[in-house]
Amino acid sequence: MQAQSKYSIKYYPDTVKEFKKEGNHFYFYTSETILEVKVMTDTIIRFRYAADGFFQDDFSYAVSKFFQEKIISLHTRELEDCFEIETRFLICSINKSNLRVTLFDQNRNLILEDDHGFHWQHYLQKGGKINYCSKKIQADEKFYGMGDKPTEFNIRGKYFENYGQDVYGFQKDQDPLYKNIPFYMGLHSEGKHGYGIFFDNTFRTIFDFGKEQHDVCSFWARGGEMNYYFIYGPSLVGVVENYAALTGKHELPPMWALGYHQCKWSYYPESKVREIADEFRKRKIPCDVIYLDIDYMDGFRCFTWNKEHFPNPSNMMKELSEQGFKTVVIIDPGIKIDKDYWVWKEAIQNDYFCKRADGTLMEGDVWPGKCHFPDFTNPEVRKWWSGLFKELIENGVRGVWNDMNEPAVFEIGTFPEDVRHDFDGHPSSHRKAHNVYGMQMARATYQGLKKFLMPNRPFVITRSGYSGLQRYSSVWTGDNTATWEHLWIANVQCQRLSVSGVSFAGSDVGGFIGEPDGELYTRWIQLAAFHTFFRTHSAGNETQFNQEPWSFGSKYEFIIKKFIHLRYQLLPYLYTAFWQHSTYGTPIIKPLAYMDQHDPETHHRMDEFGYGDHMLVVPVVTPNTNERTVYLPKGSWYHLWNNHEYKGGREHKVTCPIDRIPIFVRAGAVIPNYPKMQYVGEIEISELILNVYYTKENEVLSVLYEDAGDNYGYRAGYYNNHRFYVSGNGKNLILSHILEEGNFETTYKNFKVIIHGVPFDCHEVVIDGKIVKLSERNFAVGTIKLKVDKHFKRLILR
Ligand code: MIG
Repeated sequence: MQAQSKYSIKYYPDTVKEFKKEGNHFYFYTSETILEVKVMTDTIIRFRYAADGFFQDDFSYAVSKFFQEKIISLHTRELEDCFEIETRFLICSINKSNLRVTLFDQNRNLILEDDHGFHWQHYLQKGGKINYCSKKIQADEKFYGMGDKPTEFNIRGKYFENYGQDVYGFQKDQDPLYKNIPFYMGLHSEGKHGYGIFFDNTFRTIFDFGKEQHDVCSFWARGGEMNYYFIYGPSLVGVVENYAALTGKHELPPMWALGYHQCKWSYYPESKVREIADEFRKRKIPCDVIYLDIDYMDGFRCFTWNKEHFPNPSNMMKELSEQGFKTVVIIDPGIKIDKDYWVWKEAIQNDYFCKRADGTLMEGDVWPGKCHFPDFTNPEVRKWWSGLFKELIENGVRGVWNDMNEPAVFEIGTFPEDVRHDFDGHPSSHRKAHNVYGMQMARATYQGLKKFLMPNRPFVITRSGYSGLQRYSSVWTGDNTATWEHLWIANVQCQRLSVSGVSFAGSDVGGFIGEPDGELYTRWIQLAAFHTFFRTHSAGNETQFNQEPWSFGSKYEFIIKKFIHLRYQLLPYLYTAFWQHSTYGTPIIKPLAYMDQHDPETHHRMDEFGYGDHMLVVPVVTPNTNERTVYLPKGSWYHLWNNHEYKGGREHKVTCPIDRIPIFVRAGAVIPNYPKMQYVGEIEISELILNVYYTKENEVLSVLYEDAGDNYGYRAGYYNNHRFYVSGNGKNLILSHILEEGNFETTYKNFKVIIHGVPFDCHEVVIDGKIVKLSERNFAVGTIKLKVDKHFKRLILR
């Protein structure tokens, strides 16, 4: 059967007939296939293939409009068997006889080599092509990244697909989940070479990290083009930062969004919401945000209020805000089909809903019953959607939570593939738009919030998304379960999301489905206190079950409160890490391999993770655990709870009774702390605490960023950027302070410097040349406390 064989054949490019260079674009023509190589920066190269000679429109939802091409040097040469393109850091060779690509560093060390490289196949069932790319795997290579995959951190040997779905009660290793992030990293040669591949294709994408053939990694898509970016590091953090340069970063959130959030499906009526708020304040458990899930709406109609349960929302939100609470509400994409409902009417009149291939409206059941769904890939629809938030925000809403945007439809799962989308002027089927639908909803929400909340900063959460979603939103990991295994999953998912460009991420603390016991809930709080998005959420509506910090008895409440306090005390440190992310794209939490990739011991670890520049967190994800092993990266570390010093580069046994998880601070670090507070902005900071950890090394650098914590004053220069350097020689300690830029007027006048781990007997400090004798009151359990003017430049302890 001739036809059938044609469809099962894989086609490979043949010899290069012609080569053309246009600026930083290079074209390689074979008899049918064209390869376009575009050098974007000295470390990012884009590869794009037209299987039969025709490129599609070049359009991407992922690539940030702020991305800047920047090439320092670029050379090409033609050799006997290949072409070579050379940038400042890379040599890219294209084989003349088969179009295969090989990448080397400047010293001709191999980084990445095509196996078959690009090839393609007819897509028998649906038409079009399946475009493949296959690469060789190096002997010791590990793979990381890929968004929210709930599996071991190193994904070598595994296989994944991206086609997000609503996965209520998902399981370990289930795939796909909600998010679609076709970006992975490889690390090989004992950690010398870290690189990334971002496959910018929104169709269902598939990745095989050596499952089918142990030494071949391949990725393909059921439609669209082979269009990928090779992103060099060689450091893994550098790869993430370069990926963030390409696809964008989270904007600095309002600081309150880094506080603790309390959520449930659902807190209603109003009296219940107030009761929860009062309870937090009465028990003095810090909390900044309270959530309204779908029951605040009138019959689940988006942008309406159930007036029976919430007779006066603006008054309620005003009074909550007087107590220091921000209100965040949920929103769904499904718009109830209802002739008397203004949102539906507007959308119908303007033709904003998605249609099937035959021109009828896409109809599906979700919470409100029969619904139509806005086409968020249409810029006009996004603009309209943005505008719908005006009233919610005028009433006092401060953040919006985007749910069900995979999109989820009851019974059928998601939209049928024939549904049509505008795709920003490149009309497409749902096969192409599915993976970006949620991200475009989050984008429209973000743009509305940005506009109406001005001068305040927007806060958006989304369940689904595609690469680049971080420009608009934070994420949560969806409908998890109250089990120990899910606590393990939350740990690995947040690390994976962080290195996949999504630093602002968290899980439903305690588990969404089911009921945690006090121990599990407490361990979850202890982990999530170090996740950027820190929210308890549960599906308590079906039971009378409560999941608040006080729901498990006073013994647990006490510990939970301690960890929420710790979260708030560390806010200036977390906020600084966030600023580093939004400026450089640096991941806020870092898997161990991203802390020291040259130490092979870190390559497969996921139990511990780095938090900001100088802390290491070791969650406890098993029951009845009083002791566990941790691996500390090289260097010297202090145990946060007792200041014991530990040597890194090896494992240690540490205790972890229920009231603590092991947390370590790097020797030489300066960790800023706030005093205790109930919510962001509750108190005027009269003194900033600087925890300084002794080091025998030279000049350990710590950064502190501060601004108003909301609004955009920082863009007009109202921020401070401090650098601290700590060094010691065994007999003294030197702390230098440089205020690099500083137009922000802080409320505090001085630092409270607390020096930990001083190994020598000291008698005096010299602050900017002035000698101060130490008195008894400076000494407290092995630490030294000093009040120091905030403008100090140099402090010597001896
Ligand atoms: O079909 O709005 O993941 O966080 O509480 C369930 C109700 C719909 C799913 C979300 C969950 C939310 C719930 N939603």
